Amino acid sequence: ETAILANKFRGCLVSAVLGDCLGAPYEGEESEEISKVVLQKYFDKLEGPYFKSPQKMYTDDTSMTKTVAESLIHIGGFDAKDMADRFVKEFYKDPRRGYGQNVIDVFAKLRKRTTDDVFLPAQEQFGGSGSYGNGGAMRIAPVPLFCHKSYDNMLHVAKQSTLITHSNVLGINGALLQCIAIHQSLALNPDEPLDVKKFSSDLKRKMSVIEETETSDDDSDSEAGNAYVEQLEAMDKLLEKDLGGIPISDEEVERTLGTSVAALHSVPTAIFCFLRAQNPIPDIKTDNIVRRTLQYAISLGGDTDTIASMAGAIAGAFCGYEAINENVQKHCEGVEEAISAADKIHSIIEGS
Ligand code: 8NA
Ligand code: MG
Ligand code: MG
Ligand code: MG
Repeated sequence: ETAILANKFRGCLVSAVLGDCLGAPYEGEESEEISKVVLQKYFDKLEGPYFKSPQKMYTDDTSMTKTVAESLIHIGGFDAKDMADRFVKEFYKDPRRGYGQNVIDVFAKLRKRTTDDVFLPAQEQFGGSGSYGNGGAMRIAPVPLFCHKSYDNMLHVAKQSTLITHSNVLGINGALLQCIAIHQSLALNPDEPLDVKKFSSDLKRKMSVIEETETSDDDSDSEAGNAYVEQLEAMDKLLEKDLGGIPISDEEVERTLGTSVAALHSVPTAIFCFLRAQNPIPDIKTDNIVRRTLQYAISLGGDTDTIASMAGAIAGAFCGYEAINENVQKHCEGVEEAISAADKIHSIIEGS
């Protein structure tokens, strides 16, 4: 039982790194520009007999995920100031990782700050509306691992850790959705076929609770409404089509769910990639669900590193580390650190 969980923790964090490293070269490209044949060859080559080549570098997604894990491990729990300080330190140590501009501004303010309120700089962004980018969601993976025994505490830590850089309700709820999706995957047996409809209806039920709470205790802007539940409903329609044998074009996914840096237009997309990848996808030749998830996520274009990283985290939490091709791991920077962080988190929570 505990060995299975340890394996899933590694699977989650390692697949998140693979999605970031493998997706980064395609970030910002349109899906039409990404040839499915070339992408198939890219993965085949990386999975094939090991060959020496420069490592694919990780980006901000992995830098920040690593930092979230380090803070939770170091403190043995969540501490906003420790996490904020570590984000800032990591950014100034290694700034050229493709961070979003808004986040860079937040780090500059955090570094110069004169108060202990580490949430203030994020709240001031975008004229006070805060960032709705996917930066909270892209780094959330260590939270559902660390807090997997307590759902309520998990949501609390997910929200607080996101608020350090993203205070817009869409940025926060995107991180919560990604967190819940990983949490659900951790609880499932990968030897049994995944119940796609149940996975989605569970997500929708939990998100509707979150979105109802958000709207009632925040009278100033209730415009967020049930944006994520609506996205999940749109996702269901696409998945139903797929299960009914009706082809789904990349253009349709892009138009319905989106592939942008906005959390609302990338987190549901990542979940969709994972769920669709439970079954074969045209032009993707592999039996491996983690690879199919990553390859499909990248093929959709847009914010490829982040969507593949988020989709990968969910897929890896479901399938476990043993499902991940060893050769691919050697081509990606940051895999050893992800394994070590997963093992440390596992030993902390099993020891308690
Ligand atoms: P962020 O907080 O800077 O948000 C990303 C972008 O979303 C911002 O730069 C704005 O353009 C826009 N945005 C967010 N909130 C608002 C708002 N309230 N009003 C108007 N515009 C808004 O950064 P983040 O950490 O959320 O972003 C993560 C993404 O940035 C990841 O994809 C990551 O890989 C990185 N990144 C993405 C690209 C890309 O073009 N796909 C390029 C470089 C870096
Ligand atoms: Mg294409
Ligand atoms: Mg990135
Ligand atoms: Mg990105």
